[in-house]
Amino acid sequence: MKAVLVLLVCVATVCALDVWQHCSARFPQACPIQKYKDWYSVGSLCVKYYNTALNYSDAEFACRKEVPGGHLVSVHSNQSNTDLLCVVMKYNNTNPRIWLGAFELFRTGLFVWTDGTDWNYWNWVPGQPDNTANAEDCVEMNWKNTGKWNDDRCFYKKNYICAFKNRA
Ligand SMILES: [Ca+2]
Ligand SMILES: [Ca+2]
Repeated sequence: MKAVLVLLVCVATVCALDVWQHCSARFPQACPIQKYKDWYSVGSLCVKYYNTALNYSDAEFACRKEVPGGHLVSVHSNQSNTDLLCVVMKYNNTNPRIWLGAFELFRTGLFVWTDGTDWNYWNWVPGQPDNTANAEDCVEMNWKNTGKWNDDRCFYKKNYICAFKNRA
C-alpha cells in the first residue's frame, strides 16, 4: 500500500514524499452538504475532480452548470493547494495536469479567479508565469513540479476541479 501511494505522487517531475505523507495522514474530508457527499471539503470550498479534458472556458462553464455557485477551483492557502493535489493524485495520478480557476486579466499581468475571490495566494513553478509566445493566460497545476502552477494556452484541454462555497 505504501509503495503504491509513493508511486502515485512520483509521477510528476518531482517526487514529493512530503505530499504523500500529507495525503495519507490528512486526506480532505467529504463535503458536509448531504447532496454533495462525493465532493471534498477544501478550505471554505467543496471540490470535485473531473476526469474530462476540456479547454479552459468550457471547463469553467461546465462547473457553472454542475452546481449552483460552481466555478473552477480557486486556491488561497498552501493547505488548500496540497489538499487539491491529494484529490488529483487520488483520481488521476498518471495525468495530473488540471485547470485551476485563475486567468490573466486582459494582458495586464494581473491574475484573477473566476469565482471572484481575492488573488491572495499563488504557487508558481519557478520562472512562471512566462506567457510563452504571448499566448498563455490560463493557469494549470502539475505541469512540471508537483502542486506548482504554470500559465498555459487556454484552448488546451485539461482535466479540472470544480468548486462551490461551502455554506454548511
Ligand atoms: Ca498571459
Ligand atoms: Ca507558462
